Amino acid sequence: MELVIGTKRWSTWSLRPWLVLRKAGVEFTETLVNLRQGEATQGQIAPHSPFGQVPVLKDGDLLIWDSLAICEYVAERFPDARLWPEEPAARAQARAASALMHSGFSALRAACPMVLDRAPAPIEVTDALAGDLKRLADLWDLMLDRHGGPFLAGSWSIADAFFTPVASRLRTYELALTDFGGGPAADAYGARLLEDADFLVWEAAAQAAPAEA
Ligand SMILES: N[C@@H](CCC(=O)N[C@@H](CS)C(=O)NCC(=O)O)C(=O)O
Repeated sequence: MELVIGTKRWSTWSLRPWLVLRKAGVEFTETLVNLRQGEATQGQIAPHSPFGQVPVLKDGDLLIWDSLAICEYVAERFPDARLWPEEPAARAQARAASALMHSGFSALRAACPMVLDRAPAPIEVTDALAGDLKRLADLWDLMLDRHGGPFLAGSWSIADAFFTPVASRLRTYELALTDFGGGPAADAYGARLLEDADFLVWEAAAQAAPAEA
């Protein structure tokens, strides 16, 4: 398998399926595209996908061009990796949380881009951002409480891959969910995601890369 990804310091979408492939223990090659270079970026993506975005997974002649679809595919192809929880209620909520991240939290995404090599510094919290942070705190508290942690739906799942970039945003912009109605378990969960051994490998590569990669 080949995973085509974007610049590691910025590409939250690429980080998710990369983590999932690592957790599944799948052998894969990585092809890096330099983001934020306009036509040059598109020129690098074009040989891999007609849809102009990364991540893209290639498995033989099969092309999958969306991060959530890639994660679902890996879960189906490698069922022993248990990338979704076995228990139906936990699985349903893990999927719902992933879907919420995939299509929501737009204020958080816009105000707090992932920049893995940036020193932490606070930002101004607008009403829209505060609303997303409250939603995030509610979601994490609800799931950690119901499934008992240490991850969102019990043991590590695709949902945790989806929220690892969020945890990095909270750290970079010095945002504590306890300031937005969350319990201490929510902030502890975010910190836990950033201690993950695979995430640390990604982060080290992001920080070691030259500024344009
Ligand atoms: N919904 C897509 C979003 C992917 C996406 O937005 N990718 C961005 C990079 S993180 C991209 O490829 N941008 C192309 C460009 O900047 O030219 C997914 O989940 O895979």
